Amino acid sequence: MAFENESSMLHDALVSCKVPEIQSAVESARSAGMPANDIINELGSAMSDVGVMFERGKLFLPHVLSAANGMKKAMEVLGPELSADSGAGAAKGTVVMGTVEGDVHDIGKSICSTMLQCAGFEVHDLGRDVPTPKFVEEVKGGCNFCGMSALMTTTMTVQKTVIDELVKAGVRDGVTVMVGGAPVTQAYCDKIGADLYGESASETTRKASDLAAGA
Ligand code: B12
Repeated sequence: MAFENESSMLHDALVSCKVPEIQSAVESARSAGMPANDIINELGSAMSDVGVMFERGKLFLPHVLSAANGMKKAMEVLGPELSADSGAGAAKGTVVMGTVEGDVHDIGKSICSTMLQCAGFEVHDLGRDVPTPKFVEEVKGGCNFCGMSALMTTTMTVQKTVIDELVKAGVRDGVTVMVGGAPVTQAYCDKIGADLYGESASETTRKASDLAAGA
């Protein structure tokens, strides 16, 4: 596998939860020529390992916050490098994106927003803990995709609530509803009547691009 050393260095730096180590691991991977997409995916999977260590009491909230901070700094550097020819042609479509009400996890959501933007979509990122009426209002204003992130079993139910509110507002049929986040699955997506499930940002971007191209 290419960039094996860089990948394990990135992983070790992220789970150390030390921002300077994460930044220097990202710098070395970049100067070794590792593509930005791969660096972000490596950090993303390491972040899930941080979650497991947090769950097992090996890491505590301040560690997780610091790792999250390191990840955000990496995204600031890598965001512009994400490989896509975003300049070419008209926008593929408009996307409203946000983390649902009651949930402050936004790293995964932000990676999706960045990758969709780089792939040529016009992305309106509403942030985290987005009130349900805000999603409805934005869809009423006109968009092709509505993406909702949820990272907790206690908040993933809000994705269904938003869909119900879109139906009540009579705007459900005009928009493609996308769902994702660590606890979300294809089966859950089908169960709540959403249109697209993305296990990762790259899968989300590929599926949305195919839909936008009418594939
Ligand atoms: C980082 C983190 C935090 C950080 C968040 C920082 C930030 N700005 O986001 C902080 C420290 C603030 C935090 C707080 C809390 N957390 Co937390 N957190 C995590 C952790 C470790 C990593 C999440 C992450 O960023 N993963 C990396 C990203 C890249 O992955 P991702 O989000 O899954 O995103 C990818 C895909 O899912 C997909 N995707 C994501 N969103 C979307 C959206 C769409 C539309 C699509 C198509 C695809 C898609 O693409 C992304 C990129 O590839 C997880 C552990 C885990 N395994 O998830 C726990 C975890 C989610 N947290 C948890 C908990 C309980 C909390 C707290 C309640 C703790 C507390 N007592 O205060 C609070 C929540 C408060 C609230 N109201 O939300 C639990 C949830 C348990 C449950 N019920 O399900 C977890 C699972 C940890 C654990 N195992 O206990 N947390």
